[in-house]
Amino acid sequence: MYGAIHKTLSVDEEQSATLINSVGNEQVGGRILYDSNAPIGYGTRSSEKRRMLIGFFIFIGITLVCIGAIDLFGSSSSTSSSSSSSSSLSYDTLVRADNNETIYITDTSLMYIEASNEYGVFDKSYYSYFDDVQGTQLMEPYKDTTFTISGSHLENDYYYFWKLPGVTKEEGTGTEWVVSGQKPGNYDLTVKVYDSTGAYVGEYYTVVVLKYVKRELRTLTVADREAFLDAAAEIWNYDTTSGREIYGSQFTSIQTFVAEHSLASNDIRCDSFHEGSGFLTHHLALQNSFEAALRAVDPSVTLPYWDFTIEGQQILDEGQNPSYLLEISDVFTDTWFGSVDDDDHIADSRWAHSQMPVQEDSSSGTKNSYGYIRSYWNNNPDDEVARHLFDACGVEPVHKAIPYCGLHYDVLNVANLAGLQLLTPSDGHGPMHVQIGGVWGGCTEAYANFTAKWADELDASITVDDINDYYPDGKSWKWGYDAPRRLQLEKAVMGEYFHIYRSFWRSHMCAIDNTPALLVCPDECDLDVPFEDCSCQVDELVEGTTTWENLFPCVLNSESNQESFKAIWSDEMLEDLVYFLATSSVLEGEMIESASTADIMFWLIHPAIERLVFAKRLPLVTDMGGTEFYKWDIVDGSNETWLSYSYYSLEEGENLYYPDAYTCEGHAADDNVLPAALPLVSSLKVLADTDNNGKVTNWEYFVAINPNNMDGIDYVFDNYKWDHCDGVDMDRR
Ligand SMILES: [Cu+2]
Repeated sequence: MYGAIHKTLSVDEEQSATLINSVGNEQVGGRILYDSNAPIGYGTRSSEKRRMLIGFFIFIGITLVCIGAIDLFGSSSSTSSSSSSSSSLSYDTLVRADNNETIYITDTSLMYIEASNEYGVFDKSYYSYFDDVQGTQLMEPYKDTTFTISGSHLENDYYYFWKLPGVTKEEGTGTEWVVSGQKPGNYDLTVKVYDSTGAYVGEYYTVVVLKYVKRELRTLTVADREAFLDAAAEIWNYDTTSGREIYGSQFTSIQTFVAEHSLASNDIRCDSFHEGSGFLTHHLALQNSFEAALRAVDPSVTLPYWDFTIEGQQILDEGQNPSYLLEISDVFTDTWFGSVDDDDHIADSRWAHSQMPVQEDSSSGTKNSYGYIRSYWNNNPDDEVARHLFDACGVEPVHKAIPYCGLHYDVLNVANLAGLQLLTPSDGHGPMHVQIGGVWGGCTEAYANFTAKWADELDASITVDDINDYYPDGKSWKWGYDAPRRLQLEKAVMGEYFHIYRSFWRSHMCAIDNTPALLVCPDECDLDVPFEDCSCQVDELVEGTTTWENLFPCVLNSESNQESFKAIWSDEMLEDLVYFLATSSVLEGEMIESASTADIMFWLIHPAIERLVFAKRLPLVTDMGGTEFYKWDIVDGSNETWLSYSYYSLEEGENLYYPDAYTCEGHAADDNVLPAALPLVSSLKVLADTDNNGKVTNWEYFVAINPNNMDGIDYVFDNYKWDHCDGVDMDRR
């Protein structure tokens, strides 16, 4: 009895124009849009919008049914609530009471639909694709979404029948409909409207985009925060094999992340993930692999971001040091990622006393002398993840400011992709690694001894005349006149100690004679050997087979710094400096070295970078807290050109010790974005692997995460607002 005849009308544009002209109706892709004679709102769309609609609308046959509508409505014609429908009723069996044509309701002053959830209505204003089809809505996976019909028609006693195929088989009635979906994608939402007599009025149509929303972690509901923390903790609770048995192949354990990040970073000749063009894409892809693991555990979860510039700007405004972060942020508390005890261990939270993985074989990461997967140069015997907050051998690295508005503005204001590639590791977030990781060990005492011995010189002021004497050619002087040597020491040396120590190991890149591996660590140390007796040092300096001058460029890699130090430091001071740096034992917190992924904080600081990259690529995002930044035209990709840069690659003859040309894998556009052991979210893998060769390159990854594509990545950021940057002078440092 409900048998229906489906018929699809299709006309070309010319016919369509004829139709419009002759009868005042528009026909789009087999669907007729009434210009007049419709009881409410009608299909007046601009021709531009219509073209988009033609491309988008799926054809739905015009249903002809042979029964009247009135009987079907029964008592469920209430328009004021989401009352349930009669069991015999379904969207497809409802009929139009007119002459078998679909009437589209497009006048939004009369009727519009809005989606909201516990976070309110999503701010679609940053993403232009929401305008492709009028009224397009966002829905989040696994969250109850309330669709609401509003508009002036509400005074009519209409009846609404909702349908969202692919998301739910359930159909709804009323002015409000609560529904929940799971699989990211684009879906067609239709609402058929009938009047109180059961006569067909028309049909509202729009698109629902189902994507995850990444939120600033402090804005999460308690339930979402707990769900995220619970899912993330599982990554620390299982190894990859047992985790995959429970959660499937998209799960990866933290041991594997640590091992793979370590393998990619710790070759003496090449750091594939850092200090080259691949940093940005490698780290965004790592984060996506972490997201894959999160979703394997709990598909409702997405990785949030920590906008640390909220704290960074407050610290700048109040004239405080980076360690003030602890006083103003909840991040290092039991609620989130754990406070830190006097042993530099995580004291509470789900990450309390996180363990460091041990190297099992050469494929499971690179080890230090104690066998832990840490950097070669970091001889920390601790079996726990270490956070040595805000300290480098007794000096707070005050010049490594927690990034504030001006620094992230600089990232947003770059002229091209090369600028993003270069600034995101440093101004974007670098200080977070330094401040959370920290440096200590024997260097703390060595530094104290050095500064005590040379206190008079370090605290001595110098005059403008002195500088002119030292710099007869009038080079710019940035160290001031009040104790400039101490400033140089604290800023250029201690603030970069982690970097310097690593450079002593990769000494072929900095030593004047290109000798490699000058920093030497014991092959193995038993766990009961204290770190002081198992330390790395530059043996050749102790033995007198190399000189402080040979190592000096490893301490200060910029020539201008080398010159300014040499100008006002005596040779005796410089020799003493290089000696203490190269011979005192050094321990590093995880965040500052190649096992950084072991600390949950690693995973919270990179999403803020991705948000900046997206802000840069979205044409509708044009300012940071009211200050406009430079936009590039991404439409033709002309300003998105891969900067091919690697600190480690060598030209033929450039290096005395390694005279052959050498390329550091990982920094080129066509190099793999991740090692094979780390899966991307599977839909992103499909999206990115455009040549279908099973691998995703740096460039393919960057192209795939273009946030302008509705059919692209399955997540958005909640907003691109920086309220804490309103009215901030972006040049202030
Ligand atoms: Cu990082």
